[in-house]
Amino acid sequence: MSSWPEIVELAPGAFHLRRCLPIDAQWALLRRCRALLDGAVPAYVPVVRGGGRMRVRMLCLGRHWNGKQYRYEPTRSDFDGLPAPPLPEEFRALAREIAASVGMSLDPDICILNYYDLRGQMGLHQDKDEGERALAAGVPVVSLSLGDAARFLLGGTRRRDPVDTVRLESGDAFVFGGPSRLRYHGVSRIEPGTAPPELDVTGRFNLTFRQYDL
Ligand SMILES: O=C(O)CCC(=O)C(=O)O
Repeated sequence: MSSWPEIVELAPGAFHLRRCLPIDAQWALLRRCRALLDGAVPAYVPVVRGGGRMRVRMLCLGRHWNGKQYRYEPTRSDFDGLPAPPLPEEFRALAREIAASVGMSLDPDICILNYYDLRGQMGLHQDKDEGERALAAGVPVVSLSLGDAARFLLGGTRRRDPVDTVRLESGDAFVFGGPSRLRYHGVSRIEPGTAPPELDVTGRFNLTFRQYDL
């Protein structure tokens, strides 16, 4: 990661790290993400409980998030039965380092990799399917963004709480843990044509790193 990200604490435990990844690191990570999304266990568009299709292509590494049952499992029993690919060690190390840079501890065993095309979105939700102990301890989620910028929504811990909009650009990280671990969040839209030209990419890749248990 860059030695000089600009770190803004938006609320206790919620940090926006601007320019966290230099462009060469973004490029290398993007290549890995593309290969994974179109690899032997490819990304897919989840259909969630209630029948709605998500507006992203998703691939879970380490453990699979079952969108019909809202739980993690080793294989994609809600889709094709394939095993979740392993979480690469260098991904884990990067997420750990980002968490540590804001004074938090994370030893991730899950990464949810999402690709948003220009119409991609994600509704307001809480990340609360990880283990009870990790949630209670406020073990953070680390999010990394690549490609086009996104309007990221950050609410409170109740659905009706007011929501702020944060512009997440390529190379930015966002960390939410401690008292912010269960904040509602989502993505209202992708801003077309805003990715760094060096990346030669359309749309947005987002990686969220999570730790299931302590
Ligand atoms: O794409 C993002 O910035 C947020 C992703 C997200 O909320 C999630 O994967 O749970």
